[in-house]
Amino acid sequence: MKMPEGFLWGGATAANQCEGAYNEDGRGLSSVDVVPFGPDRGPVARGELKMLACDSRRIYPSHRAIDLYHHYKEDIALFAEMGFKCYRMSVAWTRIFPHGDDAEPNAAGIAFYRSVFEECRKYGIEPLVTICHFDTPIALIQKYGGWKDRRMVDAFVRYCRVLFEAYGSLVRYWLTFNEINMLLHMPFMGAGIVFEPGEDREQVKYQAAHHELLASARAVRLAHQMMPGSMVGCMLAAGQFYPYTCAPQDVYLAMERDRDNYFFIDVQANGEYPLWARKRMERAGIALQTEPEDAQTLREGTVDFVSFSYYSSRCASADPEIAARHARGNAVVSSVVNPYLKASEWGWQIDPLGLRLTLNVLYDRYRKPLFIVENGMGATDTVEADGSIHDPYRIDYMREHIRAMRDAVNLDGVPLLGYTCWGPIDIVSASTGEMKKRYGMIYVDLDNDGAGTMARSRKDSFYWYQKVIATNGEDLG
Ligand code: BGP
Repeated sequence: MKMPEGFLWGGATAANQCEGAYNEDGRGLSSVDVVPFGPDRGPVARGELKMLACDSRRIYPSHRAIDLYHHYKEDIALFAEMGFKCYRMSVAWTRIFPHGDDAEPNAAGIAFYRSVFEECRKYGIEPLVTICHFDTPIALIQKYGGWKDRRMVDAFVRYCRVLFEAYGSLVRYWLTFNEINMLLHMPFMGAGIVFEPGEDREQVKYQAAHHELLASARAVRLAHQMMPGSMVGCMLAAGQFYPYTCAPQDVYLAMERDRDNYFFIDVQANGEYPLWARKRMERAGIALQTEPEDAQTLREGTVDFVSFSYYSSRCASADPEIAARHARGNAVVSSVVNPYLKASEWGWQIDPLGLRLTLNVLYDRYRKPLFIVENGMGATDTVEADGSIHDPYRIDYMREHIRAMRDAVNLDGVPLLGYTCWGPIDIVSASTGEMKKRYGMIYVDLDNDGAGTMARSRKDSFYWYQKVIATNGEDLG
């Protein structure tokens, strides 16, 4: 069994986790640049601790990251050597507009991404561009309070217009917001939200979500107008919730927890808030401030495909005692430990069949082509004396997930555009800020404290993935 002709194999990164050069060539400060390494990372990412500037006593992983800004030619050449057909990456908003809404875009920022895309094209690699991957310009957080404010919509659309104008001839595939549902779990990362004392947090989050949904819909329309033939997708942090038992209460809760996440994609794919969402907001006392044209904006801006990240399935229990046993490391989206699954060193449970299930559920729900734009396992690697890196655990994880994906496509008929594994080159972890949590098939000599030569080298998984791509998914050996 293989994947269909033209299947987009590749890998995915995010600007703030790989580029570094956070203040070079006119780049402005972004939300992710002030999220520190260490115990305050979580509270800042969740918008519970206000930190809108850098503090010289702290480490900020995004500032240097793996310095892809200066290594992109070498890195893209390695992707090409693996046989990539597609490279998913994000544009840093503050490289284009340092303050988010400057009078003129930053020419150096525009030139940088043009050069990245041209480099991809040189090797026949199709860029897949995330317009916003966990970055909100700090200046707009100061000015508007981030996505709490409706004026963010215009600022975002203006940023999109510049991207589409500059790169329309080089980029066909776009994603509006990375893991848009993360706004509920990490509001500062997802939407630049810092909660003020006394604020109704649910109201704030759903109002911000409404603004992002409007921005996404307008971006889709604009893309179609400016770049006929372009494909614009939404992006979900996916992973089906399983009921912990077949007790109806558990089954019902699992559905509700899934709905927390599908809320966003239901709007982006179907063009309107589902009835259950309206009722839910009503019951929670959430009153969205909307304008009369919003319904039409959402209706006219539905996405062409649904993309998602998948690391694990999730599990829900209505029994408070069981629910208290959260899976370690899955703290971002809380989930009960599933006793049938093993876990990674970071406690992320491993469930390849859950990927096949998720693909089927998403296709049944949306009837649009799907795209797996993140999947992988963070692990500690050991460099042997001769420089080689043996990572059978990573190969095992990827093999089983690719097999499950192949089954979903070949046996179940799910239309799937591509698979870009997360972090094909080691990058900074989004949740913990560590370098030690590595997803790459390309090793980067850099540790948690920023020490290392930044040299790149090939792990065993590099050669394995090269063979998988060369045989279009047939040889998973
Ligand atoms: C997703 C994000 C990525 C990413 C990945 C792995 O939530 O879209 O940015 O990093 O998860 O997570 P982590 O880096 O925390 O291991």
